[in-house]
Amino acid sequence: MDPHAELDFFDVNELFTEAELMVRDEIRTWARSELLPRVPQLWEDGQFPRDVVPEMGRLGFLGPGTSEEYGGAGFGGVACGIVAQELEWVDSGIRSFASVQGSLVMQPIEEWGSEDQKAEWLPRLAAGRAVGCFGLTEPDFGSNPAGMRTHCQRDGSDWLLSGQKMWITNGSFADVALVWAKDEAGAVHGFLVDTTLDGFQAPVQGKKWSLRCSETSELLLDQVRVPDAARLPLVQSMKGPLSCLTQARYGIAWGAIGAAKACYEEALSYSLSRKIFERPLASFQLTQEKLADMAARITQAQLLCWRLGRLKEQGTWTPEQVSLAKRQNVRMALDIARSARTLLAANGITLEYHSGRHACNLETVLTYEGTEEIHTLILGQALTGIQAFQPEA
Ligand code: TGC
Ligand code: FAD
Repeated sequence: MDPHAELDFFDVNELFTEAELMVRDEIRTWARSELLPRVPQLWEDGQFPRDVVPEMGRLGFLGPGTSEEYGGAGFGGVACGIVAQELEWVDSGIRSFASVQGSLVMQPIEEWGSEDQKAEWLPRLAAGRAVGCFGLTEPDFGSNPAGMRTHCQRDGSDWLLSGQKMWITNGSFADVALVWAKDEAGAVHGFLVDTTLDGFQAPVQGKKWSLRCSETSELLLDQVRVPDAARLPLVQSMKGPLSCLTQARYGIAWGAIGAAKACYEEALSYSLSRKIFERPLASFQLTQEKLADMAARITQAQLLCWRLGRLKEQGTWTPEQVSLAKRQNVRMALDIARSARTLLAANGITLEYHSGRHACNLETVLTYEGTEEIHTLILGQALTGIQAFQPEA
C-alpha cells in the first residue's frame, strides 16, 4: 500500500458514481490549492475569508442540494456530503460557513418558503451574492431551544421581533438572518430578517480558541418590524428548526471525515520522515498502533456516511441515524486530531501543521448541532422508547 496515497482501505471510492468523483476532485483541487495556503494566517487572525464566497457559489458549493431551478447545484445526498468532507479537510470553520448557508438557510427556504421568498433569496445565496445565518440558540437555551424567549408579536400586517440569539455562525456579515421566535400562543415561526433593518444588531463574539476561521456573533433584536411576507409560511413548530438541524448534522458527519483524514495523512507523513532514537518514528510499535486506530476508525466512518447518504437519497433516512453518524464521526475526528498532534509533539502545537488546529476546531464541532450528550440521549430514546432529556424531579 502506498503510504502517500489517499486512505481508502475498503475501496469506498468504488461506491461513488463518476459524477460524485468529479465533484470530489473539483472541490478538492480548489480547496487545497486556493484555500489551504491561507488558512493558518486566517486562523491566527480570527478571520473568515469573505472574499471566497462568490467563488464558492460559482463552483456550486453553496447550497449544493438546492434545486437547479433556484440556482443550486441539485446534487444528491452523497455528493453534498463529499462537498462537506473536502471543505472540512481544510478547516471546520470553512465547512461551517457552507453548512449554515446551505443546510440551515437555503434548505428551509426551499422547503417552507413562499415562491416570493425562494425567488428573492435562493439564487443570491447560491451564487454567494448574499450570506445567511441561522438564529436558534439563545444565552439560556442551547440544548433545549424549545425554551426560547425570542418572541414575535403581530402588529397589523407586520410582526415585531424581540430577543437575543447567541453563538450565531456568519451572523456578523449575513444579509439575511433566519430567526426563530415564539408567538403569544407558543407557536414557533421562522422569519427571514433583512439584517439592515432598524433594531437589528449582530455584535461579534471574539476571543475564541476554536473555529477561528469562522465568524460568530450574537443577534440582538429590539422590536424589529418585518412584514408577514418575511415569515416562512409552511412551518409553525419546533419541527421546523429541528429538521434543519438534521440536514446540517448530516454534513457535519461527512465533514468530520475530512478533518480526520487531514490529520491522519499529516501524522503518517510526519512519522515516516521524523527520526527518533535514530529510526523513523513510524517504525515504533506505539506509533503504528496510533496509525492503525486512525485508519480503522476513518474507514468505519466512510462506510457509515456512504450508507447514510444513500438512505438520504432514497428518502428513508431518520434523524436518529443522522444523530448516530454525527456523534460517532465527530468523536472519531477529535480523537484522531489529538492523537496526530501527539505524534507531531512540539511541532504539533504550531500552525505550520494542521492537526492542532483541527483538534481545536473539533471541540466546537463536538458541541454545536447537538452536543455529544444530546445525541447520546436521542439514541437512548430511540433504543429504549424512554425520553431522558428531562429527568423526573
Ligand atoms: P421533540 O418534542 O422531540 O420534537 C418536536 C418535533 O420535532 C420533530 N423532531 C425532528 N424532526 C426532524 N429532525 C430532527 N432532528 C428532529 N427532532 C425532533 C419531532 O418529531 C416532533 O415532531 P412533531 O410532528 O411530533 O411535532 O422536541 P424537543 O424540543 O423536545 O427536542 C429535543 C431535542 C433535545 C432532541 C432537541 O431540542 C435538540 O436536538 N437539541 C439540540 C439543539 C441543537 O442541536 N442546536 C443546534 C443549533 S444550530 C447550530 O449549532 C449551528 S452550528 C453551525 C454549523 O452547522 O456548522
Ligand atoms: P448547554 O445546553 O448549556 O449544555 C451544557 C452541558 O449540558 C453540555 O455538556 C450538554 O451536553 C449538557 N446537557 C444539556 N442538556 C442535557 C440533558 N438533557 N442531559 C444531560 N446533559 C445535558 N447555534 C445556532 O443557533 N446557530 C449557529 O449558527 C450556531 N453556531 C455556533 C458556532 C459556534 C462556534 C458554537 C460554539 C456554537 C454555535 N451554536 C449555534 C450554538 C450551539 O448549537 C450550542 O452551543 C449547542 O447547542 C449547546 O448549547 P449550549 O452551549 O447552550 O450548552
